[in-house]
Amino acid sequence: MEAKSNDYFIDYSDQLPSYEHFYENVMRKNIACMFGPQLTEQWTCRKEWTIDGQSIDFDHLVNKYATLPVPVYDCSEKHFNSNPRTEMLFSQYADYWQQQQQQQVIDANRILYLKDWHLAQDSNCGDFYKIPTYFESDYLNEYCTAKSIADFKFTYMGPKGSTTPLHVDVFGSFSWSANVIGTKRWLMIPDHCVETLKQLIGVNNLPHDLYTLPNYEQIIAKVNGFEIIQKAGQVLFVPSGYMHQVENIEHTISINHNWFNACNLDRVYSNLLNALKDVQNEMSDLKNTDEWNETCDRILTIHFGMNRSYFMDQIRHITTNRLLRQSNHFRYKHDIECLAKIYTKILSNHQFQNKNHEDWKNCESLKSLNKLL
Ligand SMILES: O=C(O)CCC(=O)C(=O)O
Ligand SMILES: [Fe+2]
Repeated sequence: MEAKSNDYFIDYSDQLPSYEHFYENVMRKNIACMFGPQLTEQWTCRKEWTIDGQSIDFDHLVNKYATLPVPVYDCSEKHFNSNPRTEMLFSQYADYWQQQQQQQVIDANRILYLKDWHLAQDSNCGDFYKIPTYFESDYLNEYCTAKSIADFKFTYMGPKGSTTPLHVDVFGSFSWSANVIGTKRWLMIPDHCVETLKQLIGVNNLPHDLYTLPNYEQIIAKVNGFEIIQKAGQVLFVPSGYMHQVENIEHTISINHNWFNACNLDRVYSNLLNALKDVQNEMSDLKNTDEWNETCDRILTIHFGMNRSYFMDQIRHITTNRLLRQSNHFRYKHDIECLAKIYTKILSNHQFQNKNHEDWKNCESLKSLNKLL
């Protein structure tokens, strides 16, 4: 079932596309694509974290990162739609992993996966890789970095057999994933087929692993599911709203970012509004209280990961950046139009009519967007 190019996936392993081609034919169309290892060839982590690209250089990694605390998930146990999470020192995780490697057979009752590690941020040093130009227009991480809040730039390390359960990425963001070493098997369900999948198996019955369903072949075919094998050095672009599950079929280290830009900002905006409606329905008892808006935004942050103020502040930040400094760069050429459209939508949406938002509306950069439309 492994995909070569299909309606939802383009394989650029042999030849890199131009930025414009990627923008128009992949990001705007919201389909997946794979880039070849030439994109990561110069990354220092591909050299320094491995021994000739063949095995993981644990000595080097432990030397550098031993005392950093890392988030670790036990893939052999379920915790709602994820796995239980603990924290340990990187040196402890490296010990576990090396032991597993020496045994040759991985203990299936305890498969530990180091995930969502903000390594660049935690170590104050992100020079072990370079973000490919294709992914440089990134409102989310540009904002997080400027505000010194947790970013969405992660390092993943997992033994053969470690898995990420079926999910859709946070906010409806894009993600990209680059293998430093090892191989991943992805199963992807296109965004517009996710509703059908939920109807077929029941919204509350989505398994961690679609392959555990007795009739998985028919189901996957019905929802246009496809597999992608991602090898060392390759970089996968994951579109907005696609459901996916991932298995490391070898010992694997990867760099993964979540982000959004002019192509999917609208999606993030409507996901925010849908999540807000859910919260408002849940909290309807408090509707006539003074704290209504603040309470809903607080709960929205817990459920969705951001709220109205956070979103509006991001729009203000990116708009100011683009207008003051960067609007001429080719990567940003679609941004002003996109930001202007979102600004107009927010202004006319009653969900954003809050007196706390007056200063936002009066921000000079945002107001000048109107003139550019
Ligand atoms: O590599 C993994 O285990 C999961 C990655 C993922 O879900 C993503 O990059 O969106
Ligand atoms: Fe994901």
